[in-house]
Order: sequence, then C-alpha cells, then structure tokens
Amino acid sequence: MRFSTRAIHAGQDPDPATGATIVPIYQTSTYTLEAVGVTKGYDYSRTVNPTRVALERQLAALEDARHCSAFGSGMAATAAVLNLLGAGDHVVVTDDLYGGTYRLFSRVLSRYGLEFTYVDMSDLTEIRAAVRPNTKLFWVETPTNPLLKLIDVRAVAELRRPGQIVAVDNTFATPYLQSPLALGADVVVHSTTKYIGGHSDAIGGAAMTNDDAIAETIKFHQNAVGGVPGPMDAYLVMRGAKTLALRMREHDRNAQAVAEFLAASPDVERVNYPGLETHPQHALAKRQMRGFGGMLSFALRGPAQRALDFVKCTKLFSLAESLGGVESLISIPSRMTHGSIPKEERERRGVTDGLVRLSVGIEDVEDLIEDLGQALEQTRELALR
Ligand code: P1T
Repeated sequence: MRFSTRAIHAGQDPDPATGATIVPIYQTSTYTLEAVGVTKGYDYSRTVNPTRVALERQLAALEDARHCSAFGSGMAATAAVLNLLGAGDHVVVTDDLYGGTYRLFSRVLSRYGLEFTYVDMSDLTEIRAAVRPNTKLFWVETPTNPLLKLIDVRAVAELRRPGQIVAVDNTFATPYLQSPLALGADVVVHSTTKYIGGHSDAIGGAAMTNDDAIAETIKFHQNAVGGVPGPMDAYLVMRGAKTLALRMREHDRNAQAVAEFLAASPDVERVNYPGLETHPQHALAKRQMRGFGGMLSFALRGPAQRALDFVKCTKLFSLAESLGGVESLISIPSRMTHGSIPKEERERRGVTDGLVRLSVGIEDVEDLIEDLGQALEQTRELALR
C-alpha cells in the first residue's frame, strides 16, 4: 500500500464490538476480566488501550516500521529512546536541536550518568571526532530546529559500529517527506503534537523501529514509566494523521513560496530553508527528502529589536510555540522554544535574538505573503535608524 492509503487504513479496522467504522475512543482505564488471568487482550490502559493500539499501528505504517510505541508527548518518546542507554554511555548529539531535548539531555539525563557531546552533525568530520569508546547513540534531528540544517542520515548510519544506535527525530520532515529507517537509522522519534496530529489540538509522541530488541525495551519503558497518551489524544492524533499527505503537500508548497519571497526581500539578511538553492545542503535535501517541509527561519536586517517588533505585527502568523498545525505560527526561538539553552551556547550555534522562525500553515499563500510584507514594512523604519 502507498503512503496515503496506509495513513487512512492502517490500524483502522472496524470496531470488533460494534462494527463502528471509525476507531472508538476507548475512554476506560481498566477492563473487566472473565476470570483471573483471562482477558480479551486488555487489562489496564497504561499497558494497552485499543485506541492507542490503533494509533500505533497507523504510525508504524507511516514510517514503514514493524513497531511503534505512542507516548504522551514528543519528550516522553525521546526519554523512552534514551532509556535504551545506561550510566556511563555516551551520546553524540546535533548541536542545533529543539531546546526541550537539550534540556532533557543536559539537565535530567546527565544526572543519571549519561554523557552528551554536541557537535555540528552537518559536518561528518565533527561527528567522527566526537565518537568515544563508550559512544552508544547518535541523536539526529534533521532538518534541525530552528536553523534547518541537514544531517546526512545514511552517512551517520554508515559510520555506526555494532552496538551503536542511530536515532532520528523526524518531527520537522514527517514520514511523508523523509524515511530515516530506510536510510539506515535504527529508531525514529516524533512529536506527534506537530505535523502528524496537524491541528494543534493534542500533545503526543511516538517511537518507531524495525529492531525487535529495541522495540521490546521501548515498550517495556512505555508501561513501566507510563508516559502514555490518553485515548482522546490518541484519537485526535490518529484522525489528524489520515490527512498528513494532503497537508504536507500544501505546507511544502507554501513554505517554498514564502522562503522565496523572504529571500528576495532587501529587508531580510538570510533565509534558512532547505528548498532554496542557496541552502548549503540543498543537494542533500533533494537526495534525502521528498520535499522540503513547512518550517523555515530567517534573520531580518537591523537590530534584534526589529524581530521582536516584527512578530507582533503579523496578523495571520500567531506568535506561539509549536509548529506543524494547519495555521501559521511565528516565534523567536532564542526567547521561546530554545530559551533553555544558555545564551552563550545558543549564540555560538547561531540561534541569535534576531532569528525568526515560521511554521508555514496551509492558508492561501498569497495572504501569508501579504501578511509578512506588511510586517516588514511596519518594522522597516527601525532597521534604518
Ligand atoms: O512538545 P512535545 O510533543 O513534547 O515535542 C517535543 C519536540 C521534539 N522534537 C522536536 C523536533 C520538536 O520540535 C519538539 C517540540 N517543539 C516545539 C514545541 C517547538 O516549538 O519547536
């Protein structure tokens, strides 16, 4: 089955109890047993719930994976993957990544004896130089948040030695545009809060793999720690995921047009979007992705204050954290999503106070461009001062 068909049919069998065509929201914490040890396959909803199982089958199919565990957030899914490691293990991590992932690694997991080295993973020599005898995991986010750098997943998988794991956070690209497992990764992680859910109405996460042993450990962690989504959120993500292909085609088209508009503007210093020929890794993006996605970031000409004013001037782009919904969002990563990275560290990586990030929605792109145009105009005076 092809992608759109899988998105609509995988895991979506009619309900065995009633024949309901759409998977019901099994809003129950527990299940009545026929006798001690005799169940219909369900005993307690932290362990297993039919709505969540349907979602997991659907999401596994989207990544062409044999296994999927769904979580209550992208961070819970990330934590579950890191649970594959133990004290004394070392992780090579992309230095441009979601601030919350950095916070989990640097302020939570490092207290448990895990070691992290942050490098620019768009440069393979930096990755090779960071590897230690105790390196167990390569943590890849591509395109990265918020600078939209690309990491060559196939190349990272090729330098992995036996016993090492390559995990890819595929949240920005989505399985519609990028298939990390096919490129050689061992595990894929998603914040399903974003494009997969697609409507900014649910928080969720997922981890997919074809490796039986990895899948078993993640499943164990899902039940033992309990970071599971409730049935209502599982349902919302599942409903959203059915239209992922349609939405991604529009996100991709709109973001390309917005990126070209910004790149042509004298008000804009630099645009980070893999779909632009000027992107330093445009060739890799074309090879590794089937489109360039709906996320971009850019630096305005003028002082950083111009960016702070700019995000107040847009009318269609809401000033908000998060991404991947049908509606357009705008943010200042350094002050919002990446605020937990120390300022010096952030600026060294290029996440300056003047950087603006867009999650380009699927509204009419002419309206989006007009909105950005009027915000550029309103803030132009400040740039000239
Ligand atoms: O918010 P949550 O569902 O827990 O997902 C965390 C997460 C994981 N990975 C990536 C690449 C992400 O971008 C995120 C969350 N990001 C935002 C909230 C944001 O605005 O960038």
